[in-house]
Amino acid sequence: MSRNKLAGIIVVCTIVIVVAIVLVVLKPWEGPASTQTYTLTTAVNPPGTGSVSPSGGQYESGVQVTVTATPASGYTFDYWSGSASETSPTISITMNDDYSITANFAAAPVDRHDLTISSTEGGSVTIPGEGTFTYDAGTVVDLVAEAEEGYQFVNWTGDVGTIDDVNDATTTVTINGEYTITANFVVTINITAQVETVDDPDNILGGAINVGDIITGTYTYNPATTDSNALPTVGDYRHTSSPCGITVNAGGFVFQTDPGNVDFLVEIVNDHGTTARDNYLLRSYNNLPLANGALVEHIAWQLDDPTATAISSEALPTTPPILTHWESTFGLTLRGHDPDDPMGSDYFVRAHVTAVE
Ligand SMILES: [Ca+2]
Ligand SMILES: [Ca+2]
Repeated sequence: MSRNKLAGIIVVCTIVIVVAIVLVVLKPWEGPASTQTYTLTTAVNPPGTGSVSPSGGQYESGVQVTVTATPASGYTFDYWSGSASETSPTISITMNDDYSITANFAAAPVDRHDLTISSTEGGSVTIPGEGTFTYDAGTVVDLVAEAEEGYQFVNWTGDVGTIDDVNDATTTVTINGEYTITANFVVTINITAQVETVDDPDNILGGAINVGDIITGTYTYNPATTDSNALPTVGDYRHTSSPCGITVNAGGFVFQTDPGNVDFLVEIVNDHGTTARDNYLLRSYNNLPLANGALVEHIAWQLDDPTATAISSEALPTTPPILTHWESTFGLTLRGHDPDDPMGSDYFVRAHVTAVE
């Protein structure tokens, strides 16, 4: 082989090798690089307990997808399963494969609330009892209050917005929050009296009430009322809401506390004054007019004991006064006037209570 022939072969081989390397590196037979896509599939477990957004789709390789699970009412998000295992409802997925994820939901825990029940003197709450009870939200709880003898149930007070009937001793309360409620009881005392004096110069009462007439009445007070008089010898028990007050039926007229504007004082005086005395006093300041329009300035009842032995405390009693322990000097009195004749005379009736129960 000549030197020239060998050189030619080397040149050709070198060209072939260079071309081969260029072809291997550049791959001119391949087109532009194609983009890989992946599929995201989602599911909800149990079905209907929530939703997933986005619900799925096709994504280019490397795309980050933010997926959020939202519970339906009454459920709470629990965890992801399948291609994800996070417990956060919002997750981020980088699409470098096909993924299938399931949002798992659970029943939301039911709120529970305390119901605290108490009662005033004179009765108790027998169902569910007194104290603090805990219920699931939405529970309808039966309530039953029972009065002791000599008392009557009045109403429920406190957080009473969901009590079916606040004026019924047997009712229900629907637990929608933390509630504190009280069953209220009052003392109701019936009285019978005989008229001693009728002073009515302007004939406002039209002769309906006469000396010797028997009249009847009822008064109601709350034995839990606090004493507003700092004196240790005087107990002032002021009532400002119905049904507290007094009603007297006399001569066809009804003298009664205005239930919409109650100002009814029960005053208990024990060993008061330089010469110690006891007193038992009722006074209603705001009263409804009579059927004939006449105004009623006051309805009052006072018992006196100059021996200071009738009572031994300023405390508000829960039982009627024992009439034989008292003198009726002032007695049961009714006073008012004609609203059309402000310069005219008052009418005035005095009676003495003969029986209480
Ligand atoms: Ca006092
Ligand atoms: Ca006394």
